[in-house]
Amino acid sequence: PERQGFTVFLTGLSGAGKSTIAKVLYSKFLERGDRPVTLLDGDIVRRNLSSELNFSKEHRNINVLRIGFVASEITKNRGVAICAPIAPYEVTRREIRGTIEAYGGFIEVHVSTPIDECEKRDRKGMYAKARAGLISGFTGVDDPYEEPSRPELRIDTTDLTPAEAAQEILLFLSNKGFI
Ligand code: GGZ
Repeated sequence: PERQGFTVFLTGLSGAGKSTIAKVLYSKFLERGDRPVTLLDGDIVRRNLSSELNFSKEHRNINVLRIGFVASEITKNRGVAICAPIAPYEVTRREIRGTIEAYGGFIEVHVSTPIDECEKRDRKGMYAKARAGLISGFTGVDDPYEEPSRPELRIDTTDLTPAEAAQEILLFLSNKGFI
């Protein structure tokens, strides 16, 4: 019987390492070459699928539900979807889980790197801008991030390379028979 599809859903703060881990995972799946894989990274989706949306609670939820819908279609067709939005709201993540689990696997990975570390990295200078009041409603600064209560995995990248983090996810997928 053909293997079921699944979605790896990385959630966490800006700068936690979601995109980098997602890209490593994506290239690992491409290397294997045994099934179609789609990367739905936060900024790619924002540019191509959600360009009219802002960062209000309502628009974040619309954005995340769109990602979830695309991932559910991919999962239904026995593909692999890798998603990496902040996805700050628990109810929204739970809704997506319900949709996707009807078709295949849903692996929620909380990239739990603490805000101090994310802010120390500040690759895009966004935290500095948020602290200076140049951006308002920035997740973790003056906008909420609800921590996942029961993610399949929690990965703090403070002392891990992206490759090591991706390896933890691959090990989980292998142990559960997804790959
Ligand atoms: C959080 C923001 C904001 C605000 C712009 N809050 O480090 P980045 O730049 O590349 O990742 C962040 C990205 C988050 O978009 P998502 O689509 O993943 O968010 S959500 O799931 O909540 O819809 C950041 C940038 O967009 N960004 N303004 N106010 N991140």
